[in-house]
Amino acid sequence: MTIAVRRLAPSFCGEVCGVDLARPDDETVGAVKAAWLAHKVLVFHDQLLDEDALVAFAGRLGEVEVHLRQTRTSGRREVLLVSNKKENGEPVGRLGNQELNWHMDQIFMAEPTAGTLLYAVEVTPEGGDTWFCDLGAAYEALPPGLRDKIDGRRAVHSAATADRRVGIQLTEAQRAHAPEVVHPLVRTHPLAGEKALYFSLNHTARIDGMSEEESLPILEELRRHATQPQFVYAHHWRVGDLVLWDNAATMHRRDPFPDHFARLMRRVGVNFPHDLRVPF
Ligand SMILES: O=C(O)CCC(=O)C(=O)O
Ligand SMILES: [Fe+2]
Repeated sequence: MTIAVRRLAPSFCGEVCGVDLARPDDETVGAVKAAWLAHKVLVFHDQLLDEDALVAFAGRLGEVEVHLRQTRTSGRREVLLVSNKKENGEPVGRLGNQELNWHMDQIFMAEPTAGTLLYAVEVTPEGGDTWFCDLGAAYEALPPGLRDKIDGRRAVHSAATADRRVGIQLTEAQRAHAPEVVHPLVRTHPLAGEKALYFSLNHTARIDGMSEEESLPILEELRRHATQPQFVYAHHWRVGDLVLWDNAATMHRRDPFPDHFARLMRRVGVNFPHDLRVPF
């Protein structure tokens, strides 16, 4: 089976039409997986996915994870709510309405999440767009001087670094599960074989063997290079959109939005089979 995919950005991102993710047969799942690998980010519209259906679909793509920051006491534990909504004065989800800087999900784990699914339940008329950049195309187009600075290097990441940089608090127990980890700064994709930059502005503490002061200008130079318009797609959400992205080959960020609009997304993370998890 093939599925129709329309390219949304020069090097990556595909919009898929005519697929019902609540009831996909094996052939459709196979075609979606192949398209995901080829396009790195897939956008589906008009999906009707309750939490069970979202987790069930995610489970067809990989091993479903429970997020380190999960705080829910009801609903599916695999589903992280990303929202600015409050109930009885308490946030129903995470990440509020603020801008989120360019980052990669879970890079601070020893075995980082391979893919993220984000499903739009309530969206805002203004702001809240989610931007993606293609770190494979960006690596390919690196100016030689910058490539020389990073080839063969590794980088150190931690959740505590993100806390410090963006003011998100982890509990001590969560922190204990996420110590500093070291991954290659250029990652070879475990399935596609393509090399890509592998860092996250929020979580990358430093380049291994350098101080934070020496590292940050290089990371910022990489970020500036990788987020040039030719490597970027910005998604403006509609209710029922599901976006699926590859954390081994892309970074993302989010625009802020006015807090008087309610935004609610359901997020699920999936991982590769065990032998393909560790970045190399
Ligand atoms: O709210 C968004 O659009 C993106 C959220 C995000 O980056 C995340 O959940 O990892
Ligand atoms: Fe994210």
